[in-house]
Amino acid sequence: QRTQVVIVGAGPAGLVLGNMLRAAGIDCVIVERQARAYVEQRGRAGFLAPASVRVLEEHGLASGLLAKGQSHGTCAFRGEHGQFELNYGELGQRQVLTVYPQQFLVTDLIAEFLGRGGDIRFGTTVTGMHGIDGDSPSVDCLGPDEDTYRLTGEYVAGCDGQRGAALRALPAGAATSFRRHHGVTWLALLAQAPPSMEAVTYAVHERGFAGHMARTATVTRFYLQVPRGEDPEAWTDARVWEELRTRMRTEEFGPLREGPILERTTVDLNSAVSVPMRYGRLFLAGDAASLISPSAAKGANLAVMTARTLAAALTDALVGGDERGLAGYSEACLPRIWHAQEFSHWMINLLHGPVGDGEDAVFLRRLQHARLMSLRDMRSHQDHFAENYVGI
Ligand code: FAS
Repeated sequence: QRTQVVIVGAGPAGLVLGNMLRAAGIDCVIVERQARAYVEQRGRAGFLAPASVRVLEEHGLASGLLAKGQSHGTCAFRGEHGQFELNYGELGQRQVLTVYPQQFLVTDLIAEFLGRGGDIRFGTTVTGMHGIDGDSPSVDCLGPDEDTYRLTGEYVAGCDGQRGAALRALPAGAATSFRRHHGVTWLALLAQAPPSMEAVTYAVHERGFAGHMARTATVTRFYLQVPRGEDPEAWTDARVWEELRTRMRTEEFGPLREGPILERTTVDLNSAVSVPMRYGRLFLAGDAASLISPSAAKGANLAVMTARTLAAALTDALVGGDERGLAGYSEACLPRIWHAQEFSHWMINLLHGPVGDGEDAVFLRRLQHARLMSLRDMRSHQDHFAENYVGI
């Protein structure tokens, strides 16, 4: 079977790319190993940067988020210092984030892609790639009925994350993978409970970090820093709420709105950047190109940014015969990826002091406290924070 572009993965990166290629009249097939129902309910990211909203709006992909997305402009930092809030919509470039759960965006993008005559093969796993350094790359597909077939294109876009087929298809030495384990693990929770605060609230505590982020009017995302390798199932609802009350200092700042925990999963805060983001006619976008920790709400936004850049480059090549965009794809994306990685790393160090009372840990927690006080007291630091927090 032939198409012009084979896209592996129906997450934000693959779906934004597919929609933009369809709008340019380019034939493409998205291959997604999960069922449609699964990807449309998978709760992950929740915040879209202004640049992402603008890109989606420019390409007719923002009707859902413009109708249901909520502007968000305040974050709060709790700790032994008490609490301070930053109204980041009044700082830096005076921009705000849009709260729009990723599964809503994915649902919108799938409907739009199919509406544009797109072809998505759900329940189909790409098991291998061939000829990616030639001019007719192909992927092996294993369909939902165990049917196998090969899909050939002029280009392949690997939008299948860090554990997908694209990264596995890269020959040894084809790309350098810059990686970092930040030494922090989060228990990522979705609670059937309305948000307890307007603000995204980051709680710094000697027992570890806790975070509160609205997702919808009835579901809230919480994070708890836990030891690496922790079993999420060991965290009963009762234990989760007791720990959140402690770290969120509810005796001092008021109760949390509690409810059943709908989802509990652990996320090791890791980063990875593939340089270059291509090999031959295989191009990487989204998490496949750059994994970033959720600490600064950048992953889904980088997925939109890289997908948009790749869509423009592929359109220039396939419609205009101009391959300069493809040749410069990595260079166009990497500076913004590294900038986001640096801010995410800074946020990790702001929010997580080492646990324990060794000399080194105590000293580093004092540095962390000084960072927080600098953010509380210095307007220039607040402006810098706001620009990075909403920027891509
Ligand atoms: P995705 O992982 O979304 O999509 C890749 C797709 O490829 C998947 O659907 C997968 O099934 C498919 N696939 C993989 N291998 C395949 C194969 N061999 N064949 C066919 N299909 C294959 N980011 C934020 O910005 N803010 C947040 O608050 C945030 N919170 C997060 C919380 C959690 C628990 C997790 C896990 C992630 C979070 N992220 C957050 C990051 C996340 O949103 C990613 O950055 C985003 O999904 C990246 O989009 P894609 O690159 O499209 O990859």
